Amino acid sequence: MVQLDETEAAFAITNPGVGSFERVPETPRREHARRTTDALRFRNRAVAAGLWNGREELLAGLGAPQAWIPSKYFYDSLGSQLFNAITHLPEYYPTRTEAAIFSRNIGDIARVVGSGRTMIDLGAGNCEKAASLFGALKPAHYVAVDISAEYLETALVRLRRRYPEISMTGLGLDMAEGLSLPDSVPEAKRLFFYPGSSIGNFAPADAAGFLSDLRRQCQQQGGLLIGVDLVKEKAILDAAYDDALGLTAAFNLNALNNVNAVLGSDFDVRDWRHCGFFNQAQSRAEMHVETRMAVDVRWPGGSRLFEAGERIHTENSYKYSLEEFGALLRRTGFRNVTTWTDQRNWFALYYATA
Ligand code: AVI
Repeated sequence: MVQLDETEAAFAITNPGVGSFERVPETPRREHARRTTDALRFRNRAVAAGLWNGREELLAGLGAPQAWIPSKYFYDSLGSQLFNAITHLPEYYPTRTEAAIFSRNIGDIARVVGSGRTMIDLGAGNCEKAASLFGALKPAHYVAVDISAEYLETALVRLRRRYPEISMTGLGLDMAEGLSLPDSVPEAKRLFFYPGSSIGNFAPADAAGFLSDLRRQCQQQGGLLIGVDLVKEKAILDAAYDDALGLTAAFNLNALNNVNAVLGSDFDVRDWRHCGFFNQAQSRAEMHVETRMAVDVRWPGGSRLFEAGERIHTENSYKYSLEEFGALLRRTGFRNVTTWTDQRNWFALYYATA
């Protein structure tokens, strides 16, 4: 994790209602801010800095024979809003299917999971999924983690007004670099909440590594509530990743703008088109951007000529069978796996204890 620096400290004190972070040296003004905003602590770890640290990775990806861009580049503030819009599309079934599983089974889920926990929301986005469970799960603490710190901050400021009784922490970090939680997050009764099948964006071996890491961070009475998209008919998955309105295309192409901002490159989104489809052999939806013509892309210190029709791979979204994912949870040290699904078996929700 990037250490808190003075810029971030300044963020904390110039945003009353947002709060400060323990390691920031106290000043009278800051101390006042901390005391009056205990309900919400927001650590604005500059994610831009995290992306900057990932510059080497980006250059390696752009220079590879089969070029790729890490999918975290989707999630600048606009990208997060586009993703939120995607979740409302008729073709993008995962979000509403998962929501339906929650609402049909909420009593059972609350009984199995219990209340008074520290709910750690991984990839919180606008925090609405977690917030919709606050009434049933009654968490004592809420820790929202997302790579898009700006977007998260706006969401948390709103949420804090609605739930003043829940202490809240915001962490802007890239979970692909590993999840290291600050000391202020209680160790007991952690409930890791990882909805939306974001686990599918890890390659299976990395997913296993990430789950093992979560398992290690669960102390007494820890557990994981996770949503997973299941394998289904190709046509349904093709449409989910290439919608008629073109929102997924905008989401995908926006990564090029974000790369320009980080790298100083000159990608022009008009030179590229979106490709999204289900690769059955690999059991994953894939997204790529493909050139409409030969394109020479430049950045400080380098360039690459892309041939007409050449692609940059931007995302994989793995789909599991019900049994496969249950087995993965057990293999990574989780126990007592409970599963809820929808009637079509399109999506599954798992709760497992550490
Ligand atoms: C965030 N993640 C689970 C989404 C997915 O389905 O893999 C991202 C996404 N990509 C295209 N549409 C949505």
